[in-house]
Amino acid sequence: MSTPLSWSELADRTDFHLDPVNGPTNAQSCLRLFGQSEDDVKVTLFRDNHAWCPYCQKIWLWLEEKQIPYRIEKVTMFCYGEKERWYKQIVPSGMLPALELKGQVITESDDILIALEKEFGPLGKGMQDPAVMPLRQLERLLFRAWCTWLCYPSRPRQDQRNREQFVSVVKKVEAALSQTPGPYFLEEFGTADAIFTPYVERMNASLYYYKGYSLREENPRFSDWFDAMESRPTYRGTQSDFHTHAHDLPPQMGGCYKNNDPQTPINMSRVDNGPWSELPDVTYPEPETSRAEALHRVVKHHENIIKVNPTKDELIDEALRCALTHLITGEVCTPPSGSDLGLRYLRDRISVPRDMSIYAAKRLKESLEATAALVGNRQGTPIPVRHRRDQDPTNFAKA
Ligand SMILES: N[C@@H](CCC(=O)N[C@@H](CS)C(=O)NCC(=O)O)C(=O)O
Repeated sequence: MSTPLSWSELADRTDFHLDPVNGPTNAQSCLRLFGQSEDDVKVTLFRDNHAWCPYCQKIWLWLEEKQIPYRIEKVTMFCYGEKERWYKQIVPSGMLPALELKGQVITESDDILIALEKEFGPLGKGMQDPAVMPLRQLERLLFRAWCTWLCYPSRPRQDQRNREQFVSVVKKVEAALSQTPGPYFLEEFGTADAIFTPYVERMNASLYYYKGYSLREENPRFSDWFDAMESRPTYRGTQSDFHTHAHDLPPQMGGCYKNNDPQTPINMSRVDNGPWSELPDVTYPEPETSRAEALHRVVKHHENIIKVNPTKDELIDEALRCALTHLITGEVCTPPSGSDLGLRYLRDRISVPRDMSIYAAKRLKESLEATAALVGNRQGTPIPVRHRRDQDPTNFAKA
């Protein structure tokens, strides 16, 4: 096929719909009711626009698991753009997350969980339970070993020592996971799992990309734990992908440093250039709706997506419609020459789960890349490593 579908034809090809208020967990919602009434809302969660902040993910998961009705106020993180003034009036440091519970503002994610437990009861075993306390400490130990390995430049011998140190803590976590017959940290899913989730997800992605180490594949208990987490719709809604983490972590962590393991460049290329379907970032079966979801999300925001793209508007408009035509019909649609750069610019800026779910993003990347490859092999503008102002949410706010 040589002619791409028009925007209205593309819109007609997707009936993807998600109920943000009572449907499954997703990053777009601003109100969650779980079938209850708006009068039942006692909680507001202030979290980042990008659905990326790990401490926010912990609270988000907890609220979704407990099905507590809540409102969501989205705030910009420093590395993406300007912090909203109204938020600094509530939390002067600008730090996230924060929670308003019955008129009181609470910061620090652990304090937030403790306050939520007091009000609504614990999620499985609670924060101060004697079974959970040592697991919380273990999570911090793992976090520190990860930072030491990932966030400092090091020569090969030091890198090897840092890897051994990290792996030795992973073994402790594997031992903790094998204490119970099921896949979770304790007999039942609970607080301990929610606490490990954000950083273990980021470790899996970043070590794969920067260190050639696959946490999920090399450790059987972790592998079972990830699979069990992915069986939960709550986790699926908060789950990110390797590409988002690999490129959102550097400005947050003050740098991520690759090693010279022969596997590292192979993994980096897989994450950046595909094929994305083979990455160990997700194992649950792909939903039938992933293409329709990707199409729906791009059609909805296409004007802003085109506006921020460095390629001329008419050119990227047509090229993007070619990629979406490929996505939804499977037919090859050649884009205008010179559009490879713009298509790859977008390919590199799909943020999961902010923009769409993990499988929808894989499908979209696949079509953007296949379409770009028809006209050239130029890569898009490099992704900045000290900030992510290229993702400034004000550029995407609906007019
Ligand atoms: N100890 C805090 C840490 C929270 C934290 O570090 N938040 C980061 C985001 S992950 C933040 O808000 N940074 C300011 C910003 O990026 O705007 C907690 O557990 O809540």
